[in-house]
Amino acid sequence: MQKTTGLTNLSAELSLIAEKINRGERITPEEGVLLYEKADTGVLGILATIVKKRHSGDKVFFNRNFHIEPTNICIHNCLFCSYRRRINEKDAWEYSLEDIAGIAASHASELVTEVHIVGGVHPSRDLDYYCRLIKIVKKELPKVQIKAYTAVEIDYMVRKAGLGMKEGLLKLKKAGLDSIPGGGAEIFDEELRSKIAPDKTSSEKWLSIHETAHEAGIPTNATMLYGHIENYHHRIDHLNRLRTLQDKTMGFNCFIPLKYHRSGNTMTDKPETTSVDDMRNYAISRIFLDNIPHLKAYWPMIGKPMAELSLSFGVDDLDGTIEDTTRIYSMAGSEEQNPSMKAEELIAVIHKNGLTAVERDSLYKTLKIYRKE
Ligand code: V47
Ligand code: SF4
Repeated sequence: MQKTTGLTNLSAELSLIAEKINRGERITPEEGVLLYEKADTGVLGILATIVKKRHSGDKVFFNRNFHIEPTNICIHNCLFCSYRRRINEKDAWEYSLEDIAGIAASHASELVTEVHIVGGVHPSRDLDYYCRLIKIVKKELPKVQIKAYTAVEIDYMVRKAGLGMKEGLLKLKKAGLDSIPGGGAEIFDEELRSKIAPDKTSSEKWLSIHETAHEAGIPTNATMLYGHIENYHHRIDHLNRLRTLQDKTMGFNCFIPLKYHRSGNTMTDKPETTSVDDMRNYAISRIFLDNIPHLKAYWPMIGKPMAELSLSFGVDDLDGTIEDTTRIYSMAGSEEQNPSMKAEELIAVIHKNGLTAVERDSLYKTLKIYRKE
């Protein structure tokens, strides 16, 4: 009988995982970790593309959006955050509702369909203020969908109002909230979370806020901050908690991996992840999260060339057109300091890769299909 070497055992194990993925079967957390540790990067790209095609064929989605960040004043102390300031500290900002109306109005002539509103957890803002903010934006831009407030901001405003979570979320929905972005998830492992985001909404609470939102008919996104002090087991644990909740509610629209940027904060001396790590992470996220329809690359974070490459690693959604005014990443040293990409440029990148560009609304309804001529 032929003696098997460690190497052939490994490749046999990886082949079995690849066959499972090819057949459309779910992989286990242990298999997910093995993919992170041992799988060939090219093979991961091929497998992630198989899964991506099952969800969205040759389509790549984008939407026309802009950001409003009402304030960077925040009560929390996340170690990875380069953006948070205290009241009266240098570089702190807080817009009045009039300022926000002005920002919204300045986008009235554009073809935007979504505004993404997130900021710090300001100690003197409350649920009524955040409802008024939504109403003011809706008044200026009645057709634009509002994706607003992370679970961390919502946790604070609803607790402060003394309401139950469902009640608070329904108030926001009534004011005009269409969906909830994926921020604040960071990394779910409790030990790590207590180190990097010591006083923030717990993982359990983050997941329960998203679950309640789904029950209230508000779709949400999910993120994972990676490339800091976590290991592959922590990443898979994070993905697994999302997959489990999605099995229950099917309320997540998309998953967005967020690469940790270290400039302006003191969390770790570790170098940032390589682009190869980033592509592997997209691919494994796509493969593991078999029940979340979309995988988004937020290009201001990784830069345009890597966002293009991510289309070969399972990504089917590119975020960011018009003027991307978020300062969360530019203040942390991200690739794009003044990110701006016209829809035409995005469409050209998608076509260049032999794919079909689909303009979507905030809830992934198709608005227009752009085929390559
Ligand atoms: O929760 C903060 C992250 C998130 C850093 O839902 C950092 O469509 C890297 O969630 N390095 C907020 N990341 C942004 C966010 C998001 C972005 C794009 C689209 C969507 C969506 C959501 O930004 C925070 C945190 O995880 N973040 N600091 C940093 N130094
Ligand atoms: Fe505040 Fe968000 Fe920064 Fe944490 S990441 S300190 S919650 S602004």
